[in-house]
Amino acid sequence: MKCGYVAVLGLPNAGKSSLVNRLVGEEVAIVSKRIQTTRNNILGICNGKNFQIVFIDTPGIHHSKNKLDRFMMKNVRNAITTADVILYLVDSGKIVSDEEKDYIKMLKSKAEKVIVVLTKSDKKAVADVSGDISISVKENKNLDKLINLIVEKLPTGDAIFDEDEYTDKSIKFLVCEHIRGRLLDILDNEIPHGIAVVCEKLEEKEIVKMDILIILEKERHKGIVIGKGGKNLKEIGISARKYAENLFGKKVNIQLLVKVDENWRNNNISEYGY
Ligand SMILES: Nc1nc2c(ncn2[C@@H]2O[C@H](COP(=O)(O)OP(=O)(O)OP(=O)(O)O)[C@@H](O)[C@H]2O)c(=O)[nH]1
Ligand SMILES: [Mg+2]
Repeated sequence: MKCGYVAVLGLPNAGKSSLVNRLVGEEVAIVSKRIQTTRNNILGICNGKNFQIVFIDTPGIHHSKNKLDRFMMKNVRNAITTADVILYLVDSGKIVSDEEKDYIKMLKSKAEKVIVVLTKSDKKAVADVSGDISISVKENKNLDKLINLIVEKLPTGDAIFDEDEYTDKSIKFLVCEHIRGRLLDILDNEIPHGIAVVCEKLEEKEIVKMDILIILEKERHKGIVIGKGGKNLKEIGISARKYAENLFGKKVNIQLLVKVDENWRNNNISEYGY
């Protein structure tokens, strides 16, 4: 059997998480139109007849401005070290900078294990780099071909994970990420990257009880997040409960709390799970 780790790298917004979710067939990572959505490496497992691909979805590569950024880039370096195969994703609808071209060259010169993937082929092509394959998650284009390219490069060995596993992340993590994803959706440009979501208490009996904390950087963000008459928080709570009930397979009660912690991205990242 062909098995191994496949790191999925690229700039923020290149389409990494969308691809991993599609090939895994589950939502293991949140997706948004914003940059720097993914913050941790997330494993997504794709089982086939004669293969097991363990994708490592990574944060988008960017210049670090704070501790959280540095944590994210450390995740990327770890993924590169672990990987048997590296997918480097380039958004075909975007102009490629010289810096990115140099990075791709450097990756390619290092190993045979790199596959350059042009993503979003449904968009007008602008990127002037040659890829090994061009795909569209939106239109389901060339995804089988990509799997074949990956499997060719994987080592032979035993499966790494049980067939019924599809991620390394806990339900707790997935629920918090779901909430962060919903916040990214509804908050638009008002509060970009300053949000963290952590589960402070999880009690699993006949009913699951979760106390979940939403951390913001500014006092004035509180009202925006909570919404008029608590509208946003209520909506997010309902969405999170449904999502969690599906994963736990039982009734879930979620208590959402909002807290301000200025500059947490430089001080307290470990408190919030980073
Ligand atoms: N048109 C088009 N849009 C896509 C496609 N794949 C992903 N997108 C969109 O691209 C945006 C970014 O997708 P993500 O999967 O979150 O990108 P990412 O590389 O994981 O981003 P970060 O986590 O921020 O690094 C989202 O709005 C997706 O819906 C595609 O095949 N076609
Ligand atoms: Mg992502």
